[in-house]
Amino acid sequence: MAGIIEEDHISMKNAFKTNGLDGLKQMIVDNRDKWESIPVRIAVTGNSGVGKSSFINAFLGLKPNAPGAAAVGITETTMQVKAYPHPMNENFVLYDLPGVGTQLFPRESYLEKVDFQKYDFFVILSATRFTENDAWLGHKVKLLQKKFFFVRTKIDSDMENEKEDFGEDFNRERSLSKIRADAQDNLRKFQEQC
Ligand SMILES: Nc1nc2c(ncn2[C@@H]2O[C@H](COP(=O)(O)OP(=O)(O)OP(=O)(O)O)[C@@H](O)[C@H]2O)c(=O)[nH]1
Ligand SMILES: [Mg+2]
Repeated sequence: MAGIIEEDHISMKNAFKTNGLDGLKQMIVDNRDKWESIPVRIAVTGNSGVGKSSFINAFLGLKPNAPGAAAVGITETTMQVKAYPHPMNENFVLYDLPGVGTQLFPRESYLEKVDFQKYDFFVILSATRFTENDAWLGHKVKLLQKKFFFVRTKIDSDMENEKEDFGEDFNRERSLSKIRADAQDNLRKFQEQC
């Protein structure tokens, strides 16, 4: 059966043999929901100020000044790792990390300070420009043989800047495509270097 591992295939057969169609149905439902009971630790990382804490608040549906929201600010804000379990499933935990490459969190000690290897998955946030730190973080995730999503933030201010810079010639779709193409290009180069 395509998409079903041998082990599941055997369990499904056994469930059917023992409890008929109801048994099989129950097994499928249990399997469908089992991901919910597996803890997933997701690190939100990137340069300082790119919007990591804001991203977590947005993800959890919290306003920045709401109780329990991650602190956000216009200066270096997050100074220690903090866990944010999702209200609908406490096994799904987002970790707000300090920004990499500041005086307090230089690259040399970053991985150790944030316990980088303990996460299952990473979200690398980046604003305005693809930086050396973005590539460095991606590389470190790859070394752990884990995966990351790359998220470009502050698109709203980019669009405002473009409007101001180009006035009548401003074209939102064109500007967005440019940002997308730049991110893809940088990620491709990064893949080639790894
Ligand atoms: N315009 C705009 N501002 C944003 C966005 N995301 C975050 N900000 C602002 O950027 C500033 C920094 O946001 P934070 O969420 O504190 O950034 P951070 O990456 O957690 O920063 P550190 O904890 O210092 O590493 C705040 O003033 C936010 O309001 C965005 O998508 N658009
Ligand atoms: Mg922060």
